[in-house]
Amino acid sequence: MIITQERTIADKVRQDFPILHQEVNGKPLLYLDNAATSQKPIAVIEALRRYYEQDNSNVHRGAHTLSAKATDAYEGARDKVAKFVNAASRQEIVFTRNATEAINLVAYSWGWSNLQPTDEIILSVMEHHSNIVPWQIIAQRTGAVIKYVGLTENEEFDLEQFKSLISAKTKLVSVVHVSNTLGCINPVEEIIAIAHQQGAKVLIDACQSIPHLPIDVQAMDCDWLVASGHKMCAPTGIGFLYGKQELLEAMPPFLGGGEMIAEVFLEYSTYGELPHKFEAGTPAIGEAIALGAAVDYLSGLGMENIHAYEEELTAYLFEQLGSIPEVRIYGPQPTTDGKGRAALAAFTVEGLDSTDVATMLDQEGVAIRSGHHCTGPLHRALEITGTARASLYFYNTKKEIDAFIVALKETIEFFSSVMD
Ligand code: 7TS
Repeated sequence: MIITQERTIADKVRQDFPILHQEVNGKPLLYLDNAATSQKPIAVIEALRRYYEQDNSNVHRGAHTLSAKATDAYEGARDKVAKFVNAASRQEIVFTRNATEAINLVAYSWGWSNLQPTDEIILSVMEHHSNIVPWQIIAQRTGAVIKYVGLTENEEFDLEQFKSLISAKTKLVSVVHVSNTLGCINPVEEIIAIAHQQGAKVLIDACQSIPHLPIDVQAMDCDWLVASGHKMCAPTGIGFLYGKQELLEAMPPFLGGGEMIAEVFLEYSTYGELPHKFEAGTPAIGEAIALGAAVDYLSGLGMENIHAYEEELTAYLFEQLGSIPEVRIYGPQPTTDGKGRAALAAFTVEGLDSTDVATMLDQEGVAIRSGHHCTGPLHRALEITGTARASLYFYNTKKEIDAFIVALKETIEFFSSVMD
């Protein structure tokens, strides 16, 4: 009897990603830095190319055919993103450069005009710098006070501490859905429900969840949600803000200029309808269209299927990495079938600097990130200066995890031989 092994998602899609089929330092590239940015499938690269070859023109202004085509494609991409996150309306999707810009938009627009001295903002210690620094700037300008939720013993979001911090003074809760360092999946539905009981608004940083899990903003009931296209198979330079319509309508503009106005007089201006009120200047048209193509690509594979396959990879990564005695992984353990956390592992190797580990692995063609991953306060809370991080996506395979583990063991052996 011939037993044919079932093909995984990775087996089916690897030919869609040209960049993966190359050698780095004489070794097959093993790309495990997907939390920093994902690779792009041909469908996305082609969408960008097709736009520049056939339709390139400015949007929302020309009476000519190319401008109409570019506008249709750009606005079509907004429809795709709205459907992907199940927004109630296309007007709730604002294109930004990235998640960082989307958080700054909310901070400068809503935060600056709504927060007052002694109002409280709740963040967590595991936030990316982009979900800390904008709030620090706005807190300095408004007199609002920032409070931080710490970690449980399992290195997860401390929900009990959150419950003790939140009060009628809390005006905003801004938290990450999936941590780029701990890999934990935070209980955002519960956090949002608790915050709403106190009348606080909630922003969810979905940078590390939206590429990997199905997201439904209406079921989640978040007030805002932000993401970066480049981590979900789209180009750099495009991201988006989801916001509930009535909130976005009540918010003043962030940036002023063309595209966002209704009429401009010398003394004053009136602003455009949503979402244009928040899209000043010529947008990243080709990149937005390519984000639409990325959303089509991910939807074609099915976010449930991507998530299920990544759970399998998570279980395998933890089993393999956990078998190296010198390695300490941060964040919660997954279940044996890989549930409960994201397919990434930030780790330290006893006695070794994380950047030395990453540099040695690069010699073997293995791309991982090292350092603080823009979560400096989290690393300080964990009392470490940096971690090495392997982060996976649906095109990675168990074979690649095997090759990574071999290279990591060789690296550890090399350093222990030179230090002896
Ligand atoms: N929030 C989270 C949770 C992130 O992981 C990142 C990027 C950002 C926000 C900011 O995204 P940007 O596209 O606006 O820059 N995280 C990482 C990382 O983990 N390694 O490189 C970038």
